[in-house]
Amino acid sequence: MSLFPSLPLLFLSVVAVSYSETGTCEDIQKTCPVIACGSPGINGFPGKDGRDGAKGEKGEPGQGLRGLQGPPGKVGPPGLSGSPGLRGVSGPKGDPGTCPDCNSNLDASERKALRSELDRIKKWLTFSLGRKVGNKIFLTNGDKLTFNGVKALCAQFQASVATPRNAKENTAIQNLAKEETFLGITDERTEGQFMDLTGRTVTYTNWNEGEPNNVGSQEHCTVLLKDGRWNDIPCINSFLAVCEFPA
Ligand SMILES: [Ca+2]
Ligand SMILES: [Ca+2]
Repeated sequence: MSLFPSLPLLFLSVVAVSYSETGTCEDIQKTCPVIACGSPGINGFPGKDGRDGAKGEKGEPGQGLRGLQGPPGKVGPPGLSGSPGLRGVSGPKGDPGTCPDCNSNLDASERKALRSELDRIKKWLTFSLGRKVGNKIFLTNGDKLTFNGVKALCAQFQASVATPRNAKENTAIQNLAKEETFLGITDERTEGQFMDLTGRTVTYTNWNEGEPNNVGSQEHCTVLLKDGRWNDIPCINSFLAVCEFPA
């Protein structure tokens, strides 16, 4: 048996054993199939830093120590008022009050004497100062005032401005005043519709001829003339104040 046919096989076996350890010799064998691969070289220097990667997701909260609590903040503005509460339960009925000025303690004879004295004073006032007609007494203090002034004056005495409801009352005011005097009759609310101070349209009138004529569209009050007839005049004029009281 000859040794020469076995040499190439031996040579290839050596080459196969050498490159089976590296696994990278195949590329070299393609360019130089007869050169055996050597031992691996020394590692090269590190390459340059690569580019920054994409931003990662937000991490979990840290586990560090919690800081100290700060001082209290400023007091805020007051809030809106709340709605009213429910009405409380009514309390017990109180004791009867006392009234030193009341005459409830007067007996029948004393009340009769008081009434008599009051009637006497009314008669004295009527005789000396005023005129009584039916259940009315007309009085004047001699002041000359605007219509609003007359209304205020009479109201001070729980009276109203003289308002004749018939010819008798009209004459009584005329005889008392003896000059032009305001009556409690106006058309301030509705032009041409004369009413008393309670808002009722008057049924008795005694207008002078050609009156009421609302001169200058400013005549909304009524004055009693010396002859007893009526004229509409401006309310801002001043005339005698006559009030009427219940008799
Ligand atoms: Ca008028
Ligand atoms: Ca007039």
